[in-house]
Amino acid sequence: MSSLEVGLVGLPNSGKSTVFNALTGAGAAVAPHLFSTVETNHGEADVRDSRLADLARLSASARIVPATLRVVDIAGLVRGASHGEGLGNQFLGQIRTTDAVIHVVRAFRDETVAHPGGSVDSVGDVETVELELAFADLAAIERRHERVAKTAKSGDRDAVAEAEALEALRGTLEAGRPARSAGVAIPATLDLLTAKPTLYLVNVDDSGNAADVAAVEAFAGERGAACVAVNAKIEAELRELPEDEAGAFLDDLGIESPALDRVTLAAYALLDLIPFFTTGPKETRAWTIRRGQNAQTAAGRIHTDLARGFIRAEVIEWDRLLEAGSEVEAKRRGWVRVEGRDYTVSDGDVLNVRFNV
Ligand SMILES: Nc1nc2c(ncn2[C@@H]2O[C@H](COP(=O)(O)OP(=O)(O)OP(=O)(O)O)[C@@H](O)[C@H]2O)c(=O)[nH]1
Ligand SMILES: [Mg+2]
Repeated sequence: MSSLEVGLVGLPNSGKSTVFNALTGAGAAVAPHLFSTVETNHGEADVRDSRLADLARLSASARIVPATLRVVDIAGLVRGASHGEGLGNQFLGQIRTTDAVIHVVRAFRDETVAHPGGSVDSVGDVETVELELAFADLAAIERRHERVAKTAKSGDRDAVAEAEALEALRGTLEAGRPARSAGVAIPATLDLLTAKPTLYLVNVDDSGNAADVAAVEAFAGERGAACVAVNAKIEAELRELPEDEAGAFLDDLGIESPALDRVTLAAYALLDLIPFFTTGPKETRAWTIRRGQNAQTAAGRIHTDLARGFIRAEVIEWDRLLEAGSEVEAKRRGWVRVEGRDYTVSDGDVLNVRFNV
């Protein structure tokens, strides 16, 4: 599994590129006029995890290697995008292959930043964008259906099943619900946008915009989706500061960690991903697996040789290791377990894989 990729969608001026910059530090153009993004931005975000620094201190590691998240920032979508309004629809192809979608919703009020609908209407704005995503999906389903229908007529069983699935998906989308709620297996080649796990990111100003946040939270809740509130502008500014100044800035604001940490963590939860760690003098590093995967699969994330020659894994929870103060002491206390290939790895496990070359 290569690093996870998320795509940003939302109205123009909702703050997608600001979120992109805050996540990646890539410095994409941000402007108060509609459609400032005309070329897709690609970047990489570190999945910040404070546990890494703790483990690195314990092991006196020379470096820390966090897990990463790839981020794709596209043009904004407006009402009618699917019929060629604005720019956004041409860009949707760029996020068809992403693992998840972050839907950026504007709550911040700022007279100097134009809103394509005239004024901020958080839930209405979400619905506008999702309608365009649904139209794009319907078009993809239509194209696929035309192809499959021919084969289905000849009685091919797989084609008949797929045609039925496509019809169910069409019905779901036409009823205004996302494809992920259709309850049918989605043909793998289809990459439907509304089938992707979605995180709603409400972009708030200093007031916190509590009413908008509550409304989008309720909307997301009905769809079994997650929602986080972030002041993207502050997060992007924070990203520009050297680390010591960033700390002071956070203290001033009375916040413990940047809100964007919650975005990457929420993306992990959305995709059922968990981190595990390795630590030593050379490096302390986070690796990513799907929840429920075993020690041998985890070993394979580090190196294929480790999965192939897997003998056993020595495992300890990160906080137990810190409590012991060293690996030697943890072993002396009997806190380091020896696990076989089928052991289900947990979030925060520190692994030491023993293997045959
Ligand atoms: N006041 C305020 N302004 C913000 C906030 N987030 C973004 N902006 C401003 O809103 C404008 C648009 O932000 P962008 O990040 O370029 O928006 P976008 O969604 O990428 O827009 P397009 O590329 O046109 O689709 C910029 O002037 C930002 O500085 C915020 O939280 N508060
Ligand atoms: Mg942009």
